[in-house]
Amino acid sequence: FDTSPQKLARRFPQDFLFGVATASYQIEGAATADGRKPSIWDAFSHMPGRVKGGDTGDVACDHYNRLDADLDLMAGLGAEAYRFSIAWPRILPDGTGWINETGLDFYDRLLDGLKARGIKAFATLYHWDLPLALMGRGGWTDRDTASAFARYAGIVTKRLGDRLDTIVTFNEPWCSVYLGHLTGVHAPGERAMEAAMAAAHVTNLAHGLGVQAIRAERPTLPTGIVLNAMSVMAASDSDADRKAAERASDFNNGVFFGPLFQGAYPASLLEGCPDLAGHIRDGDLETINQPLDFWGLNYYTPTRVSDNPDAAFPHTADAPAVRPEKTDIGWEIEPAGLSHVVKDLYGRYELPPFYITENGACDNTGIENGAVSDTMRLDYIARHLSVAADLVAEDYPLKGYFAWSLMDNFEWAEGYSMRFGLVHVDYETQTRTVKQSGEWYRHLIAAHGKA
Ligand code: GBH
Repeated sequence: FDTSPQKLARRFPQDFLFGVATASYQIEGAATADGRKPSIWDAFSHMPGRVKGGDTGDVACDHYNRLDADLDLMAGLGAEAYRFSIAWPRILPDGTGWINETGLDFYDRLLDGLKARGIKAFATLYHWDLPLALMGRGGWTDRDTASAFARYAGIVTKRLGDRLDTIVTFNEPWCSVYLGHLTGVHAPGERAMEAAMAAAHVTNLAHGLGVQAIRAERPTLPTGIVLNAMSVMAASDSDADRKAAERASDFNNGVFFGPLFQGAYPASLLEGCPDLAGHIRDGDLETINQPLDFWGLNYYTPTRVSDNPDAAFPHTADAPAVRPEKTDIGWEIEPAGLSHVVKDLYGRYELPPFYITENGACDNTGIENGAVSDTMRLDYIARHLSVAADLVAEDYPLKGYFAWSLMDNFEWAEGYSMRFGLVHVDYETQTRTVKQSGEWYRHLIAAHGKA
């Protein structure tokens, strides 16, 4: 595969944005600084056995204390946009009630630093760090959390919105809903379909109320949501497997895309998960179905499924990978999965323009003689960008691409064992070293700027 950054750059229009992405709990550290109180991830990571190696986000990349140096790092890569998330427990340490101005000050400095360097600001309100205090009432399974989120969204938009280029309500509700409430591998670690269905609906409602709160403060601020839409592929052409793939789409994608973009949950989901219907009140679907300016797609790997009548809804089993290449976290490398999911979704729903808000690879190559030769990551990103360029050529309204991630960070249940950064982080010394992939990305952006 030809990874020439100059050739790739030429395939993107001038106004296409190349950025880098992070999330608050994964990089900030400073878990008790300046009035911040715990989130569900602080609690979860401190529970024995939940995160590999007992790792926590207490210090992470210490980004909170190294803001200026990290902004310089982004500028050094030539990043045109930075996608970051805001820690709700810094702004509203109790989830509701008093506003912590000192917490807002940090993001103030971040936004001023981005402006000074000419980098566009893409903010996400929720990347999984729910204030722990809200768990007292049931967290995402409790409707009041949706109103608390809307208030938080309004507060952030009012104070910081003048320097934001875009705002996003949720990052990957699939993860916070299903990994958090059905499989329990993410915070808060619940394992029940009933909890998952409550969390799905309350999260969707929170999105709708959040968008209303953002619009009320700043009607022209481009507003959206980021979804890790699954690229569902049937394991075979058999009728049973193809129907299984349809159910898997409804369960994993339709549960969000349906209410968000069509004002209705998929029929198969309502039937297969009878707990869901009980949470829907009159007017909820209208609230959820707000017009959006854009949406974000996070894509890493396809999901292959086969029929399994014995399993709970959607009655599927994970099918084996088809392609032999895997990243160091074990995910199959399949760039065609990116075009597959985009074409599938634009075929099913009426969608606004989109960004690829995350894409990248776990490549654990370490430092040797002061350099990191992460050729697998470089190749992965180049291949996926090539597919992105094909989508642009086919007139899909793709506006930009964000590499996950700017730097190695706290990879949730995997702790610090899995590295996704364009920049290497030594967690002992907090030294940052730009990897070969980072240098390559810098060349790509520079070439795009000159074209
Ligand atoms: C994103 O989650 C997150 O937004 C980000 O915080 C995180 O660091 C990053 O990606 C890397 O993980 O188990 O083989 O079936 C991505 C979450 C990744 C969840 C793919 C489902 C299926 C892979 N998704 N995963 S597999």
